[in-house]
Formats: sequence, C-alpha cells, structure tokens
Amino acid sequence: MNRPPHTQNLPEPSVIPQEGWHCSHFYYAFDRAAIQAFSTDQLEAAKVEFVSVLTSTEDGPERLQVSIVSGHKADFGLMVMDPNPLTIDRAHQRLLNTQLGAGLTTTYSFVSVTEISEYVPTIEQYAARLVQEGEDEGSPAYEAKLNAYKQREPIMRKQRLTPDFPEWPATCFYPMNKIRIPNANWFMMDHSERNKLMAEHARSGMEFAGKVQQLITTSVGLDDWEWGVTLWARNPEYLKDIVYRMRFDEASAKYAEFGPFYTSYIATAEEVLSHCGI
Ligand code: 76R
Repeated sequence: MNRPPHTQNLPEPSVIPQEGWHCSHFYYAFDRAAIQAFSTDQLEAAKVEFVSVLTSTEDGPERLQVSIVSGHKADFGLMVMDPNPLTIDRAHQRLLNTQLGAGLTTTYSFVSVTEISEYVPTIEQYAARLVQEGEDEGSPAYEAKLNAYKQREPIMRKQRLTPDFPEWPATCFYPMNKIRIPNANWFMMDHSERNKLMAEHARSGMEFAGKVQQLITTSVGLDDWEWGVTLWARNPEYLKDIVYRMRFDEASAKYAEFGPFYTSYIATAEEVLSHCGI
C-alpha cells in the first residue's frame, strides 16, 4: 500500500516496542469467603490449575515471576514482561479465568516499559567523564576503565531492556515521580544539571553492587506515576539500606515522590498456596 510521504520513514503500526519490553506488576488477594464455598474436590482441582497456569511456558510471556507479598496490601504478586503487552495481559486474564479466579481479587497493578535512560552514558560520554574526573586520556588507567565500560555496556543494555530476573529472595516494587513544583521542578532543569544529579545517584547505587539489583521501568503516559522501581535484594535489609541511602541524593531528596511500596518474597505458585493456607 502506498503511504503518504510524511509517514514513509515511520515503522509499521504495532504494539511491540522497537526496542525493549512491556512490563506489568499485578497484585492479588485470595477471597477466603469465596474459596470456602468450593468443595474439597473443586479446590484441589483449582489449585492444580492455578499452579499449572503460573508455571506453563506455552504461549506465555518471556518473563513471569511470582512472589508472596508482606503485609495486607496483597497476598501475592506477579511481575510479567514480554515484547507484546497483550501477552502480558493474557497471563493475568488467564489466571482470573481459572477456577480459583472466582476466589481472587485484584488489589493493584502497574503498567510500564523498559528503556535505556537518557542519563546512561554512551562510550564517548563515559570517556569524557573519565577525563573530567582527572584521568589522563590514553593513560593505562584511562584505557583500563574505558575498556571495562566497553565490556559492561552491552550487558547493561540487555539487562535494562530485556532483563533476566535475579535469583534473590527479596523484592520490592514502588512507583515514583520527579516533582514539578516551583523551585523544585525536575523537568525545568538543564540536561547537564539533571545529568550531574543522576551521576551522583548512580554512584550511590553502585555501592550496592552484589546486594541489590534494580530495574527502572518507565510509565510516563502509561500509568499514574512516571517510573516503576523494582529492586531485588540478596537480603531484605538491603532494600531498607539502599532506599535510605538514596534519600540523601539530591535527585531523590529534593525531586522524588513515591507511591506505595510492595515488599515481597520470590516463591513458586505452590509456595504461594501453602503459605496462604489455601
Ligand atoms: O542504568 C544504570 O545503571 C546507569 C546509571 C543509573 C541510571 C541512569 C542508575 C543506577 N539509575 C538510573 C536511572 Mn537508578 N534507582 C532509582 C531508585 O528510592 C529512590 O530514591 C529512587 C528509586 C533506586 C533505588 C535506584 C537504584 N534511577 C534512574 C531513574 C530514571 C531517570 C530517568 O531516566 O529520567 C530513576 C527514576 C531511578 C530511580 N540506580 C542505579 C539504582 C541502582 C542500585 C543503581 C546502580 C546500578 C547498577 O550498577 O546496577
């Protein structure tokens, strides 16, 4: 089909991002009154189906992680990622359509996409930053640091756009905004100033290497907040430590506001059922 000239360089209409994946966080609670109405046989069959729907990989999303939620905001959560937002939503609908779906209520959801932040330095920007920080261009130390970044950059890129989930027990999700009020408006600041604050932020994040992994997904235009923050920790105490540490970074102290925190523990579907006494 002939396209009008001004659209000829545009990609075909699609729900699939040109790079990266869609991401949804879903939270559910069991409706015990509804589940009590199940016969023993019905409940046993429903539990088998629940486990199979949450573990089957057929036509499923690229990533699906189940966790047990602390506190009464929810009983369990799913973090689901795929290039196709409908494949993600299908996983959620499929769960609601199981027999146990009649005994589930939805408590919260958050829709976002992955991206490479505009503040992640390119190789050239990283080289310039090394010089700014006092390294002599071409010196062995400069070359070593630059080479290390060249090796790390593609791995980081993949992990930001199409991440593997860490094998750590604790996770925490919260939405956040950068505020827009007089005298503290993130979006009115020069890029160079924002870049400086994000570099400070990244330095304090890197102090938690090996303890915390983060995935920042963007929800501007997609959900009620601007970003979703997913953290995984080797131990839940590091969740507290990193969030406290970052409260002192100007990017968070002055400009960030946060939504509800969902703290949860990675589990299998069977573990969710037995933990919740279903
Ligand atoms: O991607 C990178 O590793 C490059 C450096 C970096 C960027 C660009 C980085 C590093 N972050 C970036 C962007 Mn982050 N981050 C948060 C929170 O609770 C709070 O105070 C804030 C919530 C945490 C805990 C965290 C952790 N970061 C962002 C952005 C997007 C800004 C944009 O694009 O406009 C937000 C909203 C945000 C928020 N960050 C790191 C971490 C950690 C642990 C790191 C080190 C990364 C690593 O080496 O893996």
